[in-house]
Amino acid sequence: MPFIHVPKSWQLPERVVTSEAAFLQRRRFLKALTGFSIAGSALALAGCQSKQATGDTAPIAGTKALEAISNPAFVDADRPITNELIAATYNNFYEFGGNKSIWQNAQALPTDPWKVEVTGLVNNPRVFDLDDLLNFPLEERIYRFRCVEAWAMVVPWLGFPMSALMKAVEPTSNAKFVRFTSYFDPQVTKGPGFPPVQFLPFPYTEGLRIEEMANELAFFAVGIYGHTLPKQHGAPIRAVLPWKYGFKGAKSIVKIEFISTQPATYWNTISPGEYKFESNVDPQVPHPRWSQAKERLISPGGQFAWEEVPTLKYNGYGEYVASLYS
Ligand SMILES: Nc1nc2c(c(=O)[nH]1)N[C@H]1C(S)=C(S)[C@@H](COP(=O)(O)O)O[C@H]1N2
Ligand SMILES: [Mo]
Repeated sequence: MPFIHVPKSWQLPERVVTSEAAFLQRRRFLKALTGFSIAGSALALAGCQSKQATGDTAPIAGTKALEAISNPAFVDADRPITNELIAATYNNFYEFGGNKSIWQNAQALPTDPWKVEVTGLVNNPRVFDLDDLLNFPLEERIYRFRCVEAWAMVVPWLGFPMSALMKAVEPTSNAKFVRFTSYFDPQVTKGPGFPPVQFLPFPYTEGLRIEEMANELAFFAVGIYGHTLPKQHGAPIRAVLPWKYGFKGAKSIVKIEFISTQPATYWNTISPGEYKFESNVDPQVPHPRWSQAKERLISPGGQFAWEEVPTLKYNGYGEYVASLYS
């Protein structure tokens, strides 16, 4: 059997305070089991973890365990997985502030109930609620993640391919682009403070060509590290496009529209010379204010630290996506 089951025990509370090395060892072990039926053995493994002093898990409080199959194509990102609590406390979410420390502000986001309206050039327009989203067959994919600001992480997402949603709504042949719109309510998402929120092009929008959306890599995440998304990561659903810079992946999506022309997007509207619509990761194309040749891999050893590594074209995912750009 090609898939292994990620057991519920994967997110035992102590998992989040397990040292990264132990966590990775366990992942490798799970990986080594691919091809076997491991219904009981993975559960037993959880008991083998060394228990460590309790850490502060407040940044992921309120999340719920999710079950998913591990997609064998994405079990190894060639780099260590970023420590969960570091990923959960170093975020970009301009609706909640202009720096990386927005995780507490983001707790104001109301995520239940939630509706995602899928509309435009589709045969089956539909409004998905939270249960509908969680009812897609969920898989885990460990992806490299690269922000345009030249920092990088490695994150185990849970979710479903965008192609699964396309199948459900059936875009028509006139649909050439898709636009994602994030949640916005100026009473809640107060923006970075300066400039004042009313001067910024909120709601946050992003977009793709339809062929990019249909690519195997394009993913909707409803979870991370074995549980639902904490709000600061864009709960309850956000886009993940690992060959593009992180800003292409809109968080907390409320609307998905299939359209015939290229949509305006948040960062491209603010600074078109710096944030292109396509924005594939490319070491050869510098940002006007900095080089993209290298990136700072966050917390390779589990503590908050950097390691400089070379940037890879398409973030290393060329085998999947290069043909989209030839
Ligand atoms: N709605 C919305 N989506 C967003 C952003 C944002 O500010 N608002 N920031 C983007 C940027 S620049 C990055 S790098 C990633 C960060 O995702 P993370 O905080 O979950 O790591 O989210 C992207 N999606
Ligand atoms: Mo980013």
